[in-house]
Amino acid sequence: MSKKTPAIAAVKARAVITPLKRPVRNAFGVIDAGPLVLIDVATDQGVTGHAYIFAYTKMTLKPLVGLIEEIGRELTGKAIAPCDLMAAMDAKFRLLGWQGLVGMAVSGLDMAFWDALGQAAGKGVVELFGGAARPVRAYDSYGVVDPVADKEALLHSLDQGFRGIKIKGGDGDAANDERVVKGVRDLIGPDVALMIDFNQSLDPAEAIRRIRRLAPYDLTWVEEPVPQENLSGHARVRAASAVPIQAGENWWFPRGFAEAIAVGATDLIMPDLMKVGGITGWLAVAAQAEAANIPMSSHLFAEASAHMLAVTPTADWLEVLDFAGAILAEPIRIVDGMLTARGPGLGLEWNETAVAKYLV
Ligand code: SMN
Ligand code: MG
Repeated sequence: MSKKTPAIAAVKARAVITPLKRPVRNAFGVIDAGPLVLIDVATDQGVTGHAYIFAYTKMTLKPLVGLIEEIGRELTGKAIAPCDLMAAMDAKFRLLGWQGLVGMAVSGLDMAFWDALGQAAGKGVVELFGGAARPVRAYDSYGVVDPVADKEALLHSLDQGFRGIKIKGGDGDAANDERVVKGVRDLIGPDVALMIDFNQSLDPAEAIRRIRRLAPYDLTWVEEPVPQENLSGHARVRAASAVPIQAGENWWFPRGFAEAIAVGATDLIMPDLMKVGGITGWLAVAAQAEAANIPMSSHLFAEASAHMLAVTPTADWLEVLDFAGAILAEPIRIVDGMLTARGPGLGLEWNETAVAKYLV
């Protein structure tokens, strides 16, 4: 006889603002702290599922806490069968749609559900899907950098074993992008992967012009050159670009990826666990990526992504941009530029002293 599936006893959400190792400047502004919502799903079997989501700004913290707890009340008493719960929520929110706070809340809850299942089974989430924890190659993700002022930090990333560096573009003109890319390439040498992220800041014609100028510096990808909704624009840039296009952190749930893939919007995809529908959504997108032969990377959420990339057939790069380290009992540890998933569950345990300190 198998053990009974745990059921949801109570859902609690808390807002924190964490300190960052370094600010993340992008084409639109600067993120200088980590506004996070911590989710705890208490079960009837003693274990509590944990997950966190990233609210982008402190203005969305309170609404997200309310939404998560409200949806949690609706689901209380139900068995933690994440596929069934996702189907139920998909029906509940079909007319409203996934984009925005609702999709973030549901994705966060889904991650916490899978974490609870892993804990209840005494296994890492990666093992629930028939995989095993293994080192996944990671890149160190920066905001806007200056090759001179940020030299120490960039070289420290290489010392940590990172074999890939991502920087931001689009905060200045094309000449500035080239100066920075050339400077960073000179600093890190020819063998370290270099990616640039425009965070949706260009129009297709300007993106094509800038990518042409940057192509000689051997970029591994150009990320979100144009607004995320502009799928045909992505496809147009891609067709004209010698550098692979990367996108996906702002595409919502598996249906969003199906549309993007159908129009050939991108060479590479990088779903964000908080916008793709959590672990359940990730699995559906990983299957699409495998079928379409598209390398798949992660966006933020390194702890959970390390589990999922290990069972993603076309796994490519894991992003390291650590918003949660300050409130985790065991922050991620990069070894030789790789991250290995930790269990049980997703391996997320709060450092309650730190949580109390950063609580909003
Ligand atoms: C990004 C998005 C949100 C927060 C920080 C950074 C960025 C990335 O687009 O790809 O890391
Ligand atoms: Mg990005």
